[in-house]
Amino acid sequence: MTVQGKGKARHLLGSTRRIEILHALERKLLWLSSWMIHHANHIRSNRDGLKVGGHQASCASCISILTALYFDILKPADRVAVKPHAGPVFHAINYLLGRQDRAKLETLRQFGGIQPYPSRVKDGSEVDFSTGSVGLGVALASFGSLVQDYVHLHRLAPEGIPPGRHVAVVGDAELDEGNIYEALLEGWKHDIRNVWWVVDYNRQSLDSVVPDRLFGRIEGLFRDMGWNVVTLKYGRKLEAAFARPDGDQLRCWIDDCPNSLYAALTFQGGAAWRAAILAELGRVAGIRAIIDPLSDEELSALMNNLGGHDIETLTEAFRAQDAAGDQPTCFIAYTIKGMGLPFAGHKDNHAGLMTKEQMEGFRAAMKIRPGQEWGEFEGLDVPEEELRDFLASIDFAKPLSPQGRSLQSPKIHVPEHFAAPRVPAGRKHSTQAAFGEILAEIGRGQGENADLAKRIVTTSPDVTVSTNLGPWVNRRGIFDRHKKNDVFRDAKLASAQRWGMSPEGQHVELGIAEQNLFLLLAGLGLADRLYGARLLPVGTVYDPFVNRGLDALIYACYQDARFLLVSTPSGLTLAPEGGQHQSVNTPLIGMAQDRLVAYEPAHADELAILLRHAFHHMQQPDGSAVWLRLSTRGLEQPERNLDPAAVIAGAYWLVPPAPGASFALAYQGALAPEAMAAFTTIREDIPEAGLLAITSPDKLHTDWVAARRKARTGFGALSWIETLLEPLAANAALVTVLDGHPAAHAWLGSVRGQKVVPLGVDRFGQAGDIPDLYREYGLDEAAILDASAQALVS
Ligand SMILES: Cc1ncc(C[n+]2csc(CCOP(=O)(O)OP(=O)(O)O)c2C)c(N)n1
Ligand SMILES: [Mg+2]
Repeated sequence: MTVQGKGKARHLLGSTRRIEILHALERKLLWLSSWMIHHANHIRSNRDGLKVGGHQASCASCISILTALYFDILKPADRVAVKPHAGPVFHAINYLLGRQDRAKLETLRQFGGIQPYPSRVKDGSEVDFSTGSVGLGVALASFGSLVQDYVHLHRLAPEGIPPGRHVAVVGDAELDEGNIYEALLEGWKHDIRNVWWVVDYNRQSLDSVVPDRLFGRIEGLFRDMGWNVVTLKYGRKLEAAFARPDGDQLRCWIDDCPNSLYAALTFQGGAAWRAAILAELGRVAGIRAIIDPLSDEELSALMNNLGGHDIETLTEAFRAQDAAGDQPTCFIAYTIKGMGLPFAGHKDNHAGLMTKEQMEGFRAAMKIRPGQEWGEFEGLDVPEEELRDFLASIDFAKPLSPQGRSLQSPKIHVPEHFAAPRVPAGRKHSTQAAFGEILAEIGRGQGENADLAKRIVTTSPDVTVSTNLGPWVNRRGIFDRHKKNDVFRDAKLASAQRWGMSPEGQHVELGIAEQNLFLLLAGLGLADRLYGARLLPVGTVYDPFVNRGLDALIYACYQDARFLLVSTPSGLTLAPEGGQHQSVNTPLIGMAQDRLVAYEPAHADELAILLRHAFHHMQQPDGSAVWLRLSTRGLEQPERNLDPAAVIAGAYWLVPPAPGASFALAYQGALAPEAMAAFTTIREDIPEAGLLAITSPDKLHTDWVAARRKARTGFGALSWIETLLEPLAANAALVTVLDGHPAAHAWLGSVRGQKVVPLGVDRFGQAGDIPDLYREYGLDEAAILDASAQALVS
């Protein structure tokens, strides 16, 4: 046995005994994960008659992989993304490690209980990366590694927190998701290290058995991206059989066996295996010598002895790779979905649950006494004391920090005030330009900005220059693990961009893959909790392409990652670019997305307030990520003193209405000039009318809904939008306008029962100039006046 000879001798325990203990723990995890799901479906009372569900087969498939990782390989600083459907195994592991309560195990899929898929926010800090939307957790493990490199190379990591390995336990169907390959490519560019993806290769997804030989292709892709690939196809028993006379024919037979036949035979068991093997190899003496002495049960065990179920094969492969260095590695661990359960291998087993009768049989086989189902050591043939000692001795049992796995990092000072750029009278300025200028000013790192400048990290999917991050990047440099000069600069070729790369750089340049942007923002935005170093991430993207990365954006928010998203340019205002680039739905996304507060300033002074607010808000315990939707349309900049609180609260009266006014006009973003011009005309007829500047329908709506909720419990205070609309007459009319979908404002009529005519864009845009497009889509001054007349008469 070579286990202890390889690498460091981590435990004094003899290796044979160690394997026996790991086997016992595998057994326990198989039982506990199956039982948790069974309990949720059959034991706990179920009021609505809906199937509670759970994935016993998916759990069973990766029991040995997770046993080997957590109980033999992982160190405290390692970070893991566990495939979503193995959540119950993950919680059972924590239970054995004393990090999860027994009572909590009984709450799987229950209100307030353990989530079906591991969730950082809802399940607690033992979860490193939430998983659920397949493919994203896997990729985040890679981006996490990049963020960890960033933190360590910038010397921001706290004392005593070493860099860890990033491990993803991956369902094989996750590799059908395109984001996986986007992440592989980006990871290669950034030379990520120390990442393992361990594929639970059960050749089954949700619907069916996956096509044969798929992995031949996928393996090549990994190697092309500089990854090492370790295939764990067969376990020790099968390897021993192959080593016997004619054993190579058995290997060939299995290698050639189609995935679906292999799965079906697994389900059918020993007799079926015997018939199938002997039908082809029955005349081969060596094969008969291997097969004939085995009982059906023994033959089934032999044929199921795949690498991903063989703890010795797994631990040896992991240890060998551990010792070999930090090259990213994909382990392809062959497994059987439902291994050890009655529906092992059945193609329909993904959401299959053991029946009560099957569970009774399984209980007997696991030697679990009724009433002792949750016992940590029940039914195992290793003494409890020994198991406890073992669990206390493993590397992963040591706490990562006194606070556990979720680290802390102090807040970074944000100056009270960011100055808006000075714009000479008569000159126009856009919010996008102002954004670039304010950030560049912070990038000087002067005075009060010193700390802030060090912690900001920017990133963009190939739109760094066109979203105005260029001046910041020129000051702070591009991040790369290796120093690379800017060839154009060295050759003295004129360019406004200085693109030297170094480990000190503070901009991470990405290729055009928006999911990667949001996954990186997720990693950067969790750096305080994962790596103990608070970063203030800023990601820029064209507004319409938020949609391309949307699932990853939602995923980042679901984990409570804190970042600033700047999406620019946006809307029809991007006139010559045409309909694919003119975003319509993004204001609605901003409203609907939890843990992300969305703003759209019109003028540079509002932007300065909101940018400052963003860096503050993303650091607050009850804060969130922030989204600024900006524009390249230059507007005249008003001279005024704004109340920051009102801008942050989502709206303010640019021209307050007189009490009892019958009309108000509201605008958002780059349509300010059209609204202002129309308003001047309206005031001639309705002098008491008001003009409302909306900076965030999201914030207004959230606060309004929260206030209504509170009011129902009797503790209501008026929300900001109720306060703002209060001076208007009860039957007043409002016309609202934004360069986005009008539904973002349509709800305003419900606040006080007033009438709203919402203007906005509800069709694909098209190329044109602003006058043509605003006329076509009903956003110009004339359209606003028409809508106002309609609102006032009807
Ligand atoms: C993005 C996304 N699409 C669809 C699903 C629904 N879904 C859940 S699991 C699954 C298949 C999982 O197969 P695999 O990754 O091989 O997991 P295992 O076989 O280990 O259960 C699908 C399609 C999902 N969770 N996420
Ligand atoms: Mg699978």
